[in-house]
Amino acid sequence: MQITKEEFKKELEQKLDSQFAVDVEHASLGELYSALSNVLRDGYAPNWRETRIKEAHEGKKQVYYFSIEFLPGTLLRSNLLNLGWMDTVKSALKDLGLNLDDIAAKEPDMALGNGGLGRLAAAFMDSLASTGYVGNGNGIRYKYGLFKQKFVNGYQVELPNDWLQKHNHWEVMRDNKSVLVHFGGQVNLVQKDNWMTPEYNGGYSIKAVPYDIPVVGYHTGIVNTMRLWDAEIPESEEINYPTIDDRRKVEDLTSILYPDDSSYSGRLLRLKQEYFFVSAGLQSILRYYTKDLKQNDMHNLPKYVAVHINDTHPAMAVAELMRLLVDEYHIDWDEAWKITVQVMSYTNHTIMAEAMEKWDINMMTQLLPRIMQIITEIDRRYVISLTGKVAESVINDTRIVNNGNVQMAHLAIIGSHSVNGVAPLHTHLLETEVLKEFYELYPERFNNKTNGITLRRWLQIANPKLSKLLDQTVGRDWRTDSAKMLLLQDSYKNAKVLKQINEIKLENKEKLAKFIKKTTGITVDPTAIFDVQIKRLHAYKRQTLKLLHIIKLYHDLKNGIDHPKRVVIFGAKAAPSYTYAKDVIKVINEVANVINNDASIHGKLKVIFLENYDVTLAEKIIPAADVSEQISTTTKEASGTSNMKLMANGALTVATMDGANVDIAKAVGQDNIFIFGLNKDQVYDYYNKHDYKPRDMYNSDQVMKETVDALIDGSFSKAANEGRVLYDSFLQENEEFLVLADFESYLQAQKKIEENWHDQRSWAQKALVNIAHSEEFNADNTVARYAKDIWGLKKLN
Ligand code: GPK
Repeated sequence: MQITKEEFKKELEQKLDSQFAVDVEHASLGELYSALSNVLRDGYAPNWRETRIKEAHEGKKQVYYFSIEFLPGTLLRSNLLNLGWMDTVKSALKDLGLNLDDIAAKEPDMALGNGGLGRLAAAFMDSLASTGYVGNGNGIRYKYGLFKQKFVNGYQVELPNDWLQKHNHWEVMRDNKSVLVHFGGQVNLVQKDNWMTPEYNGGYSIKAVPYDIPVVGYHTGIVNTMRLWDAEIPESEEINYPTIDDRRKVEDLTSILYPDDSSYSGRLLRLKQEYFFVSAGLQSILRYYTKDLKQNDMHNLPKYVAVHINDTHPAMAVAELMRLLVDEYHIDWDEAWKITVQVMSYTNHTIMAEAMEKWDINMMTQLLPRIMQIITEIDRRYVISLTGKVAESVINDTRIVNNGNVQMAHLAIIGSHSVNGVAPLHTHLLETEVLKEFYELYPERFNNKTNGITLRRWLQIANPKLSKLLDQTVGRDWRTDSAKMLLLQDSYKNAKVLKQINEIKLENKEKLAKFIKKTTGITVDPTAIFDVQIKRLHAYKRQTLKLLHIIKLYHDLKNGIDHPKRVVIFGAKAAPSYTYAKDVIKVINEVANVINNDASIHGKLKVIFLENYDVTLAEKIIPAADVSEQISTTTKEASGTSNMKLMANGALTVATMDGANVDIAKAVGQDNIFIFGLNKDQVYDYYNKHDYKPRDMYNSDQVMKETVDALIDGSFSKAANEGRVLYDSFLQENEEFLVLADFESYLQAQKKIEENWHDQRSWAQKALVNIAHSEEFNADNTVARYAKDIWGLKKLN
């Protein structure tokens, strides 16, 4: 539905009046945000309704993306953009003396995820709707999103992120679509009507209430649904929860994202969450299949339904679908298994061993007795099917139940017809190292699907100026057909375009500089190199290597060795129980303090650690970046996606040949990226031979020694203890992340960056090539590959 400026103004006035009894002139920004989002809701509501009718009518196969994390960020501007209202509304607001960005800033960031995995899930939602597919999200409506990060004395402090406090304007609660999820008790199997039927003894049910969030497609008229589940006490059982405390225990189930898993009670809560949203999601899928689509043959389920298991957290979907098919629909085990495997598919997002989820059998038996029985049976049949055919060791390594644990990745792989990694190198490592035995058992299941990003958000919303330049150079079509972005390369020698690229970057940097001033009080020079590392804080991502580079630059400047002006910008949250990562934050903050306050270096180097990195902050930083730091230990970063967003905004990448950096390097060519560090074979050589001796490197390299010593020699005395922790970690024999092994090569890459910076025309050319080739990482294309190869979807008519 389109809208004219005048219609929009009238609608906005009406909403302000009916909701708040104010006029435009007297409305607060919060009131304006609320009214504006309500006008928008009226705009897409008919499409949402029609999409549902069409879905049921056409009966096309749908994918349900099960993910314990979704990170959509804010939705006002992306809904405006996708609905085709952006320009009209911006200009109408301007007429009224208002600014869209100020109003949009009132929307809380929907941070229902930690990092890349959650953001990818949100990107896929947007792309499905924007390319014409029916796709549904299935997740949890956490009352508190990912913690709000503050720095106190340089330390990370976590505060609750009460994002629902001011009401979520997009969600619709659908009480009539609630389902019950059962926990605990005992289960006996009894023969009934020729069927082994479970009889439940004790336990309790929790009511899962869906909150639907619309996913507006870009100019497609399609509005899909992201369904997030909340926990309530069933009306019939209220009597069992007489006190407020009792009630709170139930509601706690959906109150926080990723409860701390370092304690037993925290882990139990997490397991509960996983089963809760998996069971609720599958029950609602089967209800839709039977009631709305009026299908009664479960054998046809795979023709209508694909369930995607995003990382292992929803892996219980395999067992839960088996339970529903066998217990509730009386399908033979073997038949049910075939259906399940055809319906399920799984994405692995990391090779890090500690991320491979496992659950204690006793815990699972107590909380989910029937699910544990079913998993045991799946495992038993798996073992039988392979006995005598493959080595016993293979069976032991790959079975689901072993050493007292349920291996969730094994359940996901054995129960899915497709297993994918998220970049070619990552998939290769899964096939040859991490999941080698599975790959040998099921080679046909393995495939790669390189990650992608929502270019609409990272260009059209976050960087309108660059988007306009693209309009002027390649035509507006790139907005729907990103391959057109490649045409930007025709302007490779166009002095005007190159100048504009630099001017736009400078304007974006000026804006970020103002934000930095406002939030930190620190003045930064917008003409300096803006050198950006934004991602979760993790040892493998090596914020530590960047830190060493900063110290090296500082020493040089103090010793009269000149460097181009540089502002290093970090954004990163550390998991609350991850002390090493928190130590890194403290050290960076104290190093920053010393450097930023040292007048002797004349402001040539500034270090800014911005608090509370989230999607909203990313939208401010990314358009202003000159250099994109992608410096993980090779083999450790499955893909990375901030690398793609930064390149799309014309930042040049300094990178190890890890994850999707490999693909970015291939896309832009060696001249337009700064590659350094050990390659995957060298990394595995160190691992296999156990002969990484960082202390020898340190002792024989004066520069390295001076740099690392600064962590313990009193230079940064306010982080003495944490500095010592980092120092010790770097020098530990066989240190896993090989920080010092890449130090020298990283310095070389940075030197090259400085040399290139002096030639601003050639820098702009490199930026141009990066912008043009970022189209290769359009999530629309990624989703198209999932739709075709894994889910078997057809577009809506
Ligand atoms: C991987 F295993 C995990 C995890 O628990 N959380 C998470 O965000 C990331 N990821 C990878 O680290 C990235 O390399 C990758 O791009 C992203 O998932 C999406 O696939």
